[in-house]
Amino acid sequence: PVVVRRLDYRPPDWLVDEVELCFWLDPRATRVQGRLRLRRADAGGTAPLRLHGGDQPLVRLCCDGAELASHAWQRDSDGLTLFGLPAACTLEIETELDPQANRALEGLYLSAGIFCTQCEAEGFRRILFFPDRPDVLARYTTTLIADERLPVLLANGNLVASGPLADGRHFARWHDPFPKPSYLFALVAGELVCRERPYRTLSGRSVQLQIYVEPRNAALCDHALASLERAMRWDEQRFGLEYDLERYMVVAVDDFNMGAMENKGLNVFNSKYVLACPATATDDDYLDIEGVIAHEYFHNWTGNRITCRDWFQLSLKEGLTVFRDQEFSADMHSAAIKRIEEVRLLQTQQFAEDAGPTAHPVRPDSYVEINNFYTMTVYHKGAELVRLLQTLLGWEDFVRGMRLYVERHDGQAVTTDDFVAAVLDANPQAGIDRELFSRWYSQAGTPLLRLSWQQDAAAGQWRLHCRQSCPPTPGQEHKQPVLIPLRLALLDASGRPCGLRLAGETEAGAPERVLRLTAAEQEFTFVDLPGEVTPSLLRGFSAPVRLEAPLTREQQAFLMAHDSDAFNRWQAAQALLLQALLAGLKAPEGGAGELADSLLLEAFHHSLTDQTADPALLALALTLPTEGYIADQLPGAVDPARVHQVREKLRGQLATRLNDALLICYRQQQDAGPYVFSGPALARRRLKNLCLTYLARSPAEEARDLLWQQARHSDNMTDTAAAMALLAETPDVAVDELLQTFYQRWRHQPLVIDKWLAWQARSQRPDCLARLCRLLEDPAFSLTNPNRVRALIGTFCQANPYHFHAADGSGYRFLEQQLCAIDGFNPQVAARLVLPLLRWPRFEPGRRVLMLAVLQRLAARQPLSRDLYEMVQRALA
Ligand code: B3K
Ligand code: ZN
Repeated sequence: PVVVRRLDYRPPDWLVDEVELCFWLDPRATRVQGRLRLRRADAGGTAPLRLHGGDQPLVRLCCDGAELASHAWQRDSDGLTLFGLPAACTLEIETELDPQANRALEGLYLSAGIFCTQCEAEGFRRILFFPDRPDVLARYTTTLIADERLPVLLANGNLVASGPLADGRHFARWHDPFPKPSYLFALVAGELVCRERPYRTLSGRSVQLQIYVEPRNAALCDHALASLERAMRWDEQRFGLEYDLERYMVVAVDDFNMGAMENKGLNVFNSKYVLACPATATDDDYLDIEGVIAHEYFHNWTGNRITCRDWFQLSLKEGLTVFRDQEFSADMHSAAIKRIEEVRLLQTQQFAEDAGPTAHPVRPDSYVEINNFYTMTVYHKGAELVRLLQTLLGWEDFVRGMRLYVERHDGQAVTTDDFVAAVLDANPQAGIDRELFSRWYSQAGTPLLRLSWQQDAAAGQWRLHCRQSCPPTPGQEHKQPVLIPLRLALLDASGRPCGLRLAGETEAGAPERVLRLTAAEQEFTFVDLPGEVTPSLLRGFSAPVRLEAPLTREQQAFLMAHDSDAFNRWQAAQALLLQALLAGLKAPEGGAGELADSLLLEAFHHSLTDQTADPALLALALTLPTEGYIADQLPGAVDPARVHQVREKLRGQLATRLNDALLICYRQQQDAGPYVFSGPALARRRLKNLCLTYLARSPAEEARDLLWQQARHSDNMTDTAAAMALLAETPDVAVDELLQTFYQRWRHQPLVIDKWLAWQARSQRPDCLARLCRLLEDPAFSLTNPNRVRALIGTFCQANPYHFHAADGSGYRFLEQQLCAIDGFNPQVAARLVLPLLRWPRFEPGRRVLMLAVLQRLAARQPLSRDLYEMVQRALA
């Protein structure tokens, strides 16, 4: 397989101005005709024309109306090369596709009878021979022809013509006036219903918002539609960005490799991120739908109007758009909660990626298969880097930077450097060193920030010592310092932030400051302090670093109770829990005695009985770190069974010792009325269901009753799912019956069945894997549907470390078998599923050997997709 390198980038030799496409849709034989108006980028150039292509047949190839002679072109495994073309010409290309056979879900395929496309990153070439690279921008006109079994025909842009044809078929023609890269092309055809509402933009243009779904799902679109409207309004208000076409269409399909796709004017969505009603979707589903709808909408500017020069720049659109959707969600709900959830995702998943064999910079330097680079690093660390700019500049100045970026680059394909340059050029006053900042994009790995301090309370002084470093990552031995904004406050004995004045400054200081760390070591001395202080560091997680600071357990408990920064209250609570767990893991017998000391119990008790705190925040604070995260914090080799045992032990101890407070808190948060999706109601459900995760381990009868009561009688999926997941953790015949009843009720609703599959995949019961193997044969399961695969196999391998890492290797072999089956038809899904195996170096020798053996067998397989090959090679390198 070929390695593509960032530094090999060359601008295109040929440009495409206009593309006319015509599709005669048929499940087994769809004819595609393309007419490309081409010209040389440099009129004097001589380079041949390179068109990428898949393995579809080439039916016809004409230049300016005449068939091309056989010596004028050459076909190879990745496409066509054409020689001796005039400097400007029209090329006609015809091909034929078999959408029904396409189970890779890339290019043109069928999902439950609906024709749809997925072209990012390199799927367009599977539809038509084309310069399939993001820096070739063209205007598209698309005609779809089909019979009456496909009444709805959609493509990008505005509808320009439609009607019946003489042969009984019908057609629709769409024109997209905005030049775009081929990865944003889309078409959809099928029997769909449309839920719509009009929208008026800030400047007064009217837009039709439309959601297309299968008729049986017609009643499940309200939340998605309302979310879309809110996202559009928000982008106008925050960034002055308006929508630009006559309509905005979203189509929901059941078979989709990822969450959704931002095709210009015609988003295609995984139905998971569109369909919702209280009986089938949880609060988290509702939030995810809102977030993904917003994300794809925001791409219209950050991604579509301004796109990527090449795929190494992926974070230009993804990091920025994730940042935008995060800010949107923060404004719609609680900013503190949103921030904590983002950071939790970053700390558990992106940090793990950065520490493993697939670590790569936000702007990677090379790839074999670009689809492998849609990663936590590119998306979520990328979003953190945009956030760093906002933190350094303040949000108004950051918005000014965004405006310059849009003004400067609208209609272009650019780089992450261009983005940083625009934001900084708009803010020369900020004095930010561009080179220094850009290292964040080019260096992989999570920086480690070690802070220490000396306090001279009598003199009112506090001296902070900062050291930053970054561990080596594959291909990058040595790292240089980066620009770290360190947001901090110093709290007095009552928890109030003191005025912060640095030695040498004359003005009275603000209660919170952002220090700029620019070198490997730095010191700051704060003066005029009223006495003893407790530092609140890296507030709001002001930079994506690992923080090491010598805070005592008493100080953590103080911060948990008093810090005015909600994020740091959460972080302190998590630190206390983690310390208890790590102490248990260090003790020879897994900590034979109590893991929860009085300090932890009191802090928990205080939180559970605190009537003034936000229940959602408490729920997050009191959630035990995941087994995966705990394992990542261990200095040596990991024994997943012990991690599981110690975590369960702490959970049980907290449940027993706090039983009464948990019960009271549970009852207080219980809703009297029916389900509503609102901030306060959601927060109450979260705390109530957090209490339930402990109560499920309580020996008290009453706790058990509550759990069953909720599983059987709740009126909404949030509460049902919370209780069912807990019941399914352990073996019990009554639970089996309940699961069976649930299945009978919901087996025709695939999104609900995914939850049912996931509970069983997460279970601790000894026969978990045997049951999963039987579920693979269940009619409700299908190996070709990515949602089902992720619910069953993905959940088992990622969220059930106890069984996945079974000491006999049965979990690994299970994954191996599924990978071998799936890689044959859907490499993208296979390359995602393999991730947990790639972390083999972290484990104790027994598991390590077993994991390695699986990887080696996979590496030797023939055929092996490029996607899976690259992942396995990186793990074995
Ligand atoms: N841009 C798409 C992801 C495409 C993934 C291709 N393997 C969705 C998104 O990030 O909005
Ligand atoms: Zn995106």
